[in-house]
Amino acid sequence: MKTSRRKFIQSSAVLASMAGISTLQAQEKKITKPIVISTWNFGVSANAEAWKILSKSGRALDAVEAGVHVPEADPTINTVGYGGLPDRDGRVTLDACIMDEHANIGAVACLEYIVHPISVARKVMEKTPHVMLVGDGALQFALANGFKKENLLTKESEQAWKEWLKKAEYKPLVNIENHDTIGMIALDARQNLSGACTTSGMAYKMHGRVGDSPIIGAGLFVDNEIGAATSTGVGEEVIRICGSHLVVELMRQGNTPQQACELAVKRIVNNQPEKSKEMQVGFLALSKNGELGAYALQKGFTYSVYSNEVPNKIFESKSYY
Ligand code: SD4
Repeated sequence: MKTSRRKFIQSSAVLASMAGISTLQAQEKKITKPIVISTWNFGVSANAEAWKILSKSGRALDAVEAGVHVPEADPTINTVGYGGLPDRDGRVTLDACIMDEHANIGAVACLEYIVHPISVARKVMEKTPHVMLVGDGALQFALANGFKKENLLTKESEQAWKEWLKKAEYKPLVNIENHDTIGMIALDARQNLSGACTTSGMAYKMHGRVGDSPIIGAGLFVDNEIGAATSTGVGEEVIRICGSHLVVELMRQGNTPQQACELAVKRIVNNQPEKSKEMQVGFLALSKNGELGAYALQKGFTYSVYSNEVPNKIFESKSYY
């Protein structure tokens, strides 16, 4: 297990250099609005979609929703939306949440059969007195609001699940093929922040398991006075520290986004020193002034940035280990 993980990390480092992944330079850390940032390499195509809205002075909320639609609909991405790896019973269950500049929030968890859970989350936010719908209730709500019921389990994901069933061991991998949950944060031309987070969750989880991604304060948090944060990795550990809310509150106390992400990761290490060596958690943060931060437990966490100064580039975050 250790050797294959090391090999994987080495090969992803090679791939990263081939893809032109760099470390954020000082001059790139302070970026003018609008800006969109998102987790992992697949953030590049998602950011490009969000940028179409941001560059025309559109609203950050619309940008993040449109942006994360890209990986949600992509069957080759097996960690988000259509094509996501199923739970241990072979069911693809999706988690998503969205938050705008007015602290409006919406979320769905354990939602099946709908390609764009982020848009269902937005409908929960805009059309109901609630902030989160789960399971069958979320599906019924989606269908009643015009979403189509579709099979989300691709042949490839079904094959991978059948392979997994042979041993049926639940062991989350670090940095699944360099894409995982997509968390996206945008700061628009009016200097308003919004965020979206969407995932198929940990592959082969127990049916009904919900991670950090749809939990406001864990997988995503936006405070339009201060900044916003999002997370990826083992959701249980992010929930344990109310991760994204913690990052934003640390920024409120005067820490830079980078310092805030580092402090949050260190809190996970302090909670679980041994466990933290074997798993991945990454945080990505953006301040109201366009300052960025990113930090992860393990090497290999990448994120994508699109602004006027940084036309859609991938960066590798620093890590604790
Ligand atoms: C979860 N945080 O469900 C998500 C999935 C993820 O690396 O990002 N996995 O826990």
